[in-house]
Order: sequence, then structure tokens, then C-alpha cells
Amino acid sequence: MRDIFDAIQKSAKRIKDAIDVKDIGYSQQENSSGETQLELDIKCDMIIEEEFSKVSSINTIASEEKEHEEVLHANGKYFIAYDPLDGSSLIDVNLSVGSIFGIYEGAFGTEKMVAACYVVYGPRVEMVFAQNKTKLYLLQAGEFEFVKEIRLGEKGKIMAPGGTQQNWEKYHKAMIDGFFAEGYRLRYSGGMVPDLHQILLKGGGLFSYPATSDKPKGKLRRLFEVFPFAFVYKTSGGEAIDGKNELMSLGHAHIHDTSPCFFGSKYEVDRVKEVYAKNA
Ligand code: P6P
Repeated sequence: MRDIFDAIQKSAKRIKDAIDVKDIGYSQQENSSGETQLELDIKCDMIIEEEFSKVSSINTIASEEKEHEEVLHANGKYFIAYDPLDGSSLIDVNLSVGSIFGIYEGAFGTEKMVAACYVVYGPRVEMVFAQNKTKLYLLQAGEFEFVKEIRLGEKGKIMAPGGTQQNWEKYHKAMIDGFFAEGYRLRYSGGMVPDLHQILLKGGGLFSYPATSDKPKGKLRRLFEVFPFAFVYKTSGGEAIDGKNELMSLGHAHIHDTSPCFFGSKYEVDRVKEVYAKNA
């Protein structure tokens, strides 16, 4: 696992430099989720593939920017699914973005998740690596330095409600309104990585991207976004569900499958379970 940890660090340093380019143009290609790819998305995907191709323990990779999974080393023991630059369109307005990695043991399709990692490219570059514990690292003078372990509290004060309100189910809107009536603060940038990072570092709350009328299966991708963050939140003492089921218990039929998702502290996620058990 150390070799993967090191390859992610090398990728993150190269991606940070790549983000600092002036003209970030849109390529004419679309990814498998039908999103127009930034040239930067493709460049960051190439950076990660280059670094991972040097790691013999990595058997197969799957990227949000690629249609299919790719075998790197037939004798490798790990499968890694990643989103190379999540929320990349936010760079145009100088908001934070991130890279997300889900690390699995076993052949693709029968894999068991054993670690997860994300990198936040913001005013500072930070990395969170979850295996048995959740650890925070800060990029300083070219190296990622360990900062602290992260634990979520039982209850928080931040609400990050994803999706478009008019497409929410009425019971979902009433639930979110109820949290605001209890004094929760709205913190939503439209970048999954910084939005979930903030809740983790500020002690808790709820990030939600529910099933909506325009996206009945949710928007966020299971392999590349949902499962890695579910692993991080559970390892940090939090909860991660699709409204009823543990996200970590869901499989995936296609590598680009999505899922409704709720990540947060126990108090908030228990409320989601109550509301969804009654209505959904
Ligand atoms: P919406 C970014 O495009 C992304 O995939 C996630 O990073 C983010 O949480 C979500 O979409 C935002 O979606 O519909 O709220 O703009």
C-alpha cells in the first residue's frame, strides 16, 4: 500500500502544477457521464495513469474519464478506481477541486475496498488517506506532512445539500429545511471534495445528493466518488447511506453507475434514515 500512497502523492504534486496553467480549455470530447471534458481532466487522468503504471501492485485501474477499466499489471493485487479532477469546472471561478481514489483488493468486479484517499487542491493542498484510521496530510515544501487523525463528532452544524431544489422530493426538502430551522449553516460549493472535506474537518454535519426528478439514480458515481467517501466517513466514525442502505454494501453493475448519497455524523444520518423509511 505504501507504493500506492507514494504514487498518489507524486500524482497530486504534478496535478497541482497542471492546475496552475492559464488557459484551461474545454476539449470537444465527452466522458462516460456525458460531461464535456476539460483538457485538464484528460491531462490529470494521464498523470495518474503514468504514476500508477510504475506500481507493480496495481492490477487494474478505472477512471471517471475512461469508458472502461484498464489492466496495468496482470499480477498486481489492487484495483483502483479514481476521479482525477472532480469538479474541474470550478477552477474557472477559482474554487477548490479534488482527486478521489478508491483502493480495492481483488480482481475488478469482485473487489473489496481496503482504503480510500482524496486530495484537495485549494489555498493549500491537503490529502486524506483512510485505511484503519483517517489521516490528514498537508503539502509543505514539496512533501506531504502528516498533520492529524480525523474523527467525526456525533452531531455537527454544517449542511451541504446537493442537487437542484425544485427537483428534490417534497419530503427531502422538508428534511433539509428542518435542519436549517435547527441552526445548521449552509456550506455548499458544488465541489464534492471540498464540501465533504469541510464537514470532516469542522466536526460533522450532512452532505446530501439525493435521487431527484432529473436524476432518479442520483448524480454522483459509485466507484469514483461515492464509495471512496463512504469509506472515509465510516473510517472517521461517521455514516454513509443511499437513504436506506449502507453505501458500502452496494455493488455496481457498470463502472459508471451512480447512487443517491448521504454522508455525515450519526445524528444527521439517523434523521435521513427516519425520513426516508417513512416516505421513500
Ligand atoms: P450540482 C461536480 O460536478 C460534482 O460531480 C461533484 O463534485 C459535486 O458534489 C456535484 O457534481 C455538484 O452537483 O448538481 O449540485 O452542481
